[in-house]
Amino acid sequence: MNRHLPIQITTDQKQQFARDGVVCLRGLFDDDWITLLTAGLERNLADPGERSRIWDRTDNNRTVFYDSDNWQRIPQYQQFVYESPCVSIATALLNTDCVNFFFDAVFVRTPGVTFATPWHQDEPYWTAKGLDTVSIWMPLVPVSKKSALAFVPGSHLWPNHYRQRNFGDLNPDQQPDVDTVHFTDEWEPFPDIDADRNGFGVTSWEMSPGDCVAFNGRIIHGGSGALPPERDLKVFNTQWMGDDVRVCFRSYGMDPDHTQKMHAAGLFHGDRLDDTVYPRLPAQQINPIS
Ligand SMILES: O=C(O)CCC(=O)C(=O)O
Repeated sequence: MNRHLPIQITTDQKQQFARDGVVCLRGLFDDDWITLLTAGLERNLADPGERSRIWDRTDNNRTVFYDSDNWQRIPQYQQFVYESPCVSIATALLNTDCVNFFFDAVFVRTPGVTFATPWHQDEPYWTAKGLDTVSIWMPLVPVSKKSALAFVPGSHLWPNHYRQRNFGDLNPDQQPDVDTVHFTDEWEPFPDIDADRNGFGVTSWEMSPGDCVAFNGRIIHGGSGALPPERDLKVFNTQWMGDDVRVCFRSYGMDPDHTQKMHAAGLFHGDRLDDTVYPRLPAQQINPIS
């Protein structure tokens, strides 16, 4: 299992992340990590967490399964958080020495799912606020460009405050107590990205297990559907927080809502994420041969 980056993050990649808010990084996780996370995901599917739910279910029982924040109870996820090259990726892209791990998320589509994740930005939903964030989205199976998560490059720097979708509505099984957000009319209407995908520069990549896209929590992203009948999609995603990130309790709701978890840890609005529930991890030394 490679704990260190097999190759360094280049200056070009760092500049691309800062400018576009997203960069595709190839071959940074070896097969052992993919095997470990796949085993963790099997365990997760067999024993879903409190935040889990089905986002979409069709008549022929094609489903999109979502879950989040299971790293403390699924040992494979926990090992990945502490030991994988993710910390090195996040610290390199954020140009810092340490990052806090925020939470994990999984997105599992059965073969042939066409449901596309609605366009959105992540950070306005979070119980945290800041620009210095990296999410690392890793497919555990091959995914074509058309079926992979897509991005609007540069949108993480736009000053607009858009009214976002309530993901709590994605709940065909009517599961109770799901997190909801209700952006008020003070927020601007969300741009119609699909009406002008070329104009917005929509970008995605064909990816293999071991590749990841690293993206800023404020970038507009969505898609990740359109699977052919024989292909499924299993994705593991981790969120990493840098220097300017502070706890933020939002009046319109949060998803995933960490209010209880933060209060239990003694965290208040404006605090830095602390180390007890959001491990603060230092950049590993780059050692390309270990
Ligand atoms: O993979 C997906 O369908 C959604 C991913 C996503 O929106 C995210 O990781 O923030």
